Amino acid sequence: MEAKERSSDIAAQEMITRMAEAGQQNAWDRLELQMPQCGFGKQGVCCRICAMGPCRITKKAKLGVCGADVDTIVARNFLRAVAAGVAAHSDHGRTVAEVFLAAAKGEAPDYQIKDTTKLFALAEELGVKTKDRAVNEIAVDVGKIALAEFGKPEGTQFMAKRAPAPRQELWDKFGITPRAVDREVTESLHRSTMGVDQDYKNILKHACRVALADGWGGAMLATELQDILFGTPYPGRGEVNMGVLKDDEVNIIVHGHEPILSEMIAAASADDEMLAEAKKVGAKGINVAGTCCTANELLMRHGIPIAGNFLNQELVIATGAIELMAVDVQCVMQGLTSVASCYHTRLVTTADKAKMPGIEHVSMDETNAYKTAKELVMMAVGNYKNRGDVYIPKHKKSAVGGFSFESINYMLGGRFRASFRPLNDNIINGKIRGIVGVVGCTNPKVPQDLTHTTLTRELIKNNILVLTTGCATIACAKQGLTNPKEALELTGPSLREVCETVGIPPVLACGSCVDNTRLLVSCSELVREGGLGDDLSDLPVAGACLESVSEKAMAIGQYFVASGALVVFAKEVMPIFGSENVTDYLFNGIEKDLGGRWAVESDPVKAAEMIIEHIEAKRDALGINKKAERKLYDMDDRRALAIE
Ligand code: SF4
Ligand code: MSK
Repeated sequence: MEAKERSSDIAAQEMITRMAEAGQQNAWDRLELQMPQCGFGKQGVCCRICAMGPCRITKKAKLGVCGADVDTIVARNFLRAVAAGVAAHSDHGRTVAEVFLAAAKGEAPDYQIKDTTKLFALAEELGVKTKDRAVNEIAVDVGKIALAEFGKPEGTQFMAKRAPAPRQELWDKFGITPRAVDREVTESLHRSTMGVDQDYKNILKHACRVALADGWGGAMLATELQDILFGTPYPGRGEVNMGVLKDDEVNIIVHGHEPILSEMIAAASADDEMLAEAKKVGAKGINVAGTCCTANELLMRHGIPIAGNFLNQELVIATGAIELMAVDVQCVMQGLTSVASCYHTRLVTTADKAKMPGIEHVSMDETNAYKTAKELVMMAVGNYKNRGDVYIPKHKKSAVGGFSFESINYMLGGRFRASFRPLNDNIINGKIRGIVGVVGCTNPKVPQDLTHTTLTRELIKNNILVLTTGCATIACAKQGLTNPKEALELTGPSLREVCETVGIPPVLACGSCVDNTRLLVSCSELVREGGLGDDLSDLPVAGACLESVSEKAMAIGQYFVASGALVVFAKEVMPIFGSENVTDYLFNGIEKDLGGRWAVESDPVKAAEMIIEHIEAKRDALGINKKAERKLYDMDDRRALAIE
C-alpha cells in the first residue's frame, strides 16, 4: 500500500516511505500481515470468558457451550471494552489524585498547587471549608475526597452533580447514577463473567453506569486535579508535526498520558545545568516534544511542540533524531522496541505498571520527581554522540491550544463577567448551528488523520463549532485547523464572524483523552446558561470518533451517549454487529431511555451530513430554527425607542 493511502499527514508519508526502504516494520505493515482479520472478532461474537470455550456464534452453533446467545456475548464484550477504557482513564485519575495529595502534604516537594482559584472553586463544590485556611490545608482535604471517589463504599460520584438536574433525575430513575469507580469496573467484570448477567439490555445498562463513572468521575477528576496542580490551560501557540524536531539539539520525546512525569522533564530540559551539559556534547540545546495525549497536555500548558499522534510514534523514532523517548501509560505500541533497536534512541519506560521486555526502566518517583526527570534528560544528553544519519521531515504547522472550560468562559465573557451567554446567544440566533466534539485516536485501518480532518472541515464550513481532544486534535493541528488564520478561511460566514469577534479558531483544542470531560462541563454550562433546553439531550451537539483505536474511546463514546448525545463512530471499529438486538438498542432504543444514541458512518462527509441533520432536528425541537418575524414599528414603538 502506498504511503499516501496509509496517512494523509505529509510528514508521516515521508517517514513511511523511508521505513519501507529500510525494511523496517510499522503498524500499517503489521496490519497487512494480520489480514484478513477475524470475522468473529469484528462482529463481537466470540467468547473466551470461561474454559468451556472459546465459543463463537455461527449459523450452525447459535449458542455457546453455557447456552449464552449472541446478544449476551456481544453485550458482554461491549461492556468489558467500556469497563477497560474506564479503568485506564480512572487509574490515570487516581495516580494524579495520589500525587496531588502527596504534593499538598509536602511529600512530593517538586509539585506545587498552581491554580488556587480552581482549587478554591473545587473545594467549595466538595464542601471543603476555604475561609482562613492555608492553600495546602485545603488541597489535602480536596485530595482526600478525590482519592476516595475511586473506592468509596457508599454514595455516588460527586462530580455527577455537575450535570443538569433533569439528567441526574433520569440517571437515578434508570438506576445508573455512578457509584465508586472501582465498584462499577468490578461489577462490570462480575456481571460479564460466565453465568451471571444474561439480559443484554441489563448488561448495556451497566455499560452506561460504568462509563458515567469515568466521564463524571475518574476522568473528570483527572482533568480537575491536573489543572490545579499544573495550571489550567489558556490559549497559547505551539508547533505541530515532525518538523519540530531539531537536527542540532538533543531531542527528547515524551509519550503516553500522565503529565506527572512530562511536566518535570519539560522543566528539567530548561535547567541551566542540563543545558550546559548539552553544550558540552556539541548540541545547541535540549528540545522536548510530545506524542499522543502527553503532547496535548504539554502544548496546552507550556506551548511545548507536538511531534505527532498515535500513529506517528514509530515514525518519529525512524527520523534517527531522537536521543530518548520516555513513555508512561496507554497507547504505547510494543512495536517501538524494534524501531528503537534500529537507531540510537533510548526507549525508557517510567511507570511501574507499564514495562516493556528488554527496555530500560526508570521508575518515576514522585517524591523525587525532578531528580528522576534530570536523570532522564542526562541519559538523552549522553546519547547525543551516538546519533547516526538523521532525516527530519520539514513539515510543521503553527497551532493554538489550551481551550479549557475556564478559558472559553473567559474568552467569551471577560475576566469579570466570564460567561457562556455569548455562545448560547449565537447558537440561539443560528450563527453557530451547534457544537461537535471530534475526538479520539488514529487507526491504521483508515488513512491517518483523514476522517478527523475531513469531518472537521465539513462541520466548520457548515457553521458548526468543533471542540477536539486526543489524537484528533493533533490530526487537526497538523493540517492547520486549530490555527485561526488558516482555519477561518475554511469556515462558514456566520461562525467565522463569531470566531473573529471573540478571537478564537473554529476548532478549539481542548486537550487529551481525559479532557473530554471539559466537553461535558461545557455542555452542562450551555444548559445552565439558559435558552437551549433543560437537559444535555436538548442541546444541538454531537460527538464523533471515526478513527477509534482504544477501549478508552468506547468508554468516552458510551458516557456521551448516556449523557444524552449522538455519538458517531466508524462501522469498522464497532464490534457489535453480530447481534441485531444489541445494535438496535445502542442505535435506537437507548435514545428513548437516555436521549442519546450511537450511530455508525465511516465516510466523514456522510458523517458530517448525519450530524448536521441531527443538530438541525435538535434546533427544530428547541424552536430556534424559526425564521425571524418582521417587526413593523407603530408610533408607540417609535416613541418608546426615542425615550430609550
Ligand atoms: Fe463459551 Fe459460555 Fe464460556 Fe463464553 S461463557 S466461553 S459462551 S461457555
Ligand atoms: S492517545 S486513546 S490513541 S486519542 Fe490519548 Fe490517542 Fe486514542 Fe490513545
